[in-house]
Amino acid sequence: MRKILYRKSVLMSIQWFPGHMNKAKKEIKDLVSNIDIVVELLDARAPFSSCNPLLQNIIKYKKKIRLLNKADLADNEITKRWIEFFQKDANAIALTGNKDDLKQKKQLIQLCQSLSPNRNSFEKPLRVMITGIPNVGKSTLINKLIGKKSAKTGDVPAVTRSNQCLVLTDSFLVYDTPGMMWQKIKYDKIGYNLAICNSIGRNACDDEILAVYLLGYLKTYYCDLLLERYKLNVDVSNLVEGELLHLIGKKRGCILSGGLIDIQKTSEIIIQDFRAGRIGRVSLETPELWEAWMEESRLAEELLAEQSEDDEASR
Ligand SMILES: Nc1nc2c(ncn2[C@@H]2O[C@H](COP(=O)(O)OP(=O)(O)OP(=O)(O)O)[C@@H](O)[C@H]2O)c(=O)[nH]1
Ligand SMILES: [Mg+2]
Repeated sequence: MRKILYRKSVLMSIQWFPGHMNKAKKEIKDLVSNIDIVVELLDARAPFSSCNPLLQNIIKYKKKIRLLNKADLADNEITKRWIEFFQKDANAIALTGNKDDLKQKKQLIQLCQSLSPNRNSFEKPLRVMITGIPNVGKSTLINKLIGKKSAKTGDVPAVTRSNQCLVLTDSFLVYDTPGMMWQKIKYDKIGYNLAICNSIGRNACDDEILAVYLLGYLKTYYCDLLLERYKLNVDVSNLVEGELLHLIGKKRGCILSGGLIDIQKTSEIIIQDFRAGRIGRVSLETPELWEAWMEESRLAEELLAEQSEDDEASR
């Protein structure tokens, strides 16, 4: 048999809402009434997936800035398209950000000040809440704004566990908040994209399934980067993702005793390479792709509803 199938061929849905997320949600809700501006950090590699559907209900009519963070890891052209997409929302302003760009620090501070010009004194300081999914870079952004390492950071989801107020100046306060997820991830692709970007707890996902999903996406949209990174000189369009995973494992010397490929180790390498930007600047979604995926899932839901109506009628 020519085709090597990956062991776990069925893509499963990813859900992650551990107990402390409820606490995070409550803390953010309690804080909101004392806030002037909400900055929602999105992951520039997956901006749609990283928009928290709960947030709008919580913040209601507060002024909002969306910051597409980790833009240094995303495809520049696609990030520009996402910014245009988000600018259509009259209630929010969209910007890009990455941890090494100090120009953006000034831009963000000035934007916050211009949105709430009457809160600019010791008695009435400007209060800015930084929010977003786990591990998107909230605490790192705050450290950049403050100019020193005041908030704890780390490359795993859920490092910050409670709200923390940090003083930028006497008239400018910034609130760090814990990463917030929502109870049910409705579309499987959102779960995969968030997990690949490392915003979902490790126990909720399976590295092999993530690697297979990622390889399928890279093969379709970033084939050159994939070939270059893993020095593949074959026509990958004829390979299924499982074969590709084996090929990369072999190239990387991930071999178990008995000559079998170490699939777990290979999967980890691919995911880590993506997260660190070693594959190149990759965006996992575009506005157009999301429209197509939503349409697909709407059609699938319609089909399912029709089928269950037919089943009901034939009983
Ligand atoms: N490449 C890149 N890495 C970033 C950027 N911002 C943050 N990081 C890294 O992302 C990881 C998570 O950063 P944190 O600031 O701890 O993220 P957080 O949103 O506060 O995470 P939680 O508190 O767990 O919700 C760290 O390893 C940061 O160095 C960025 O703009 N670009
Ligand atoms: Mg944090």
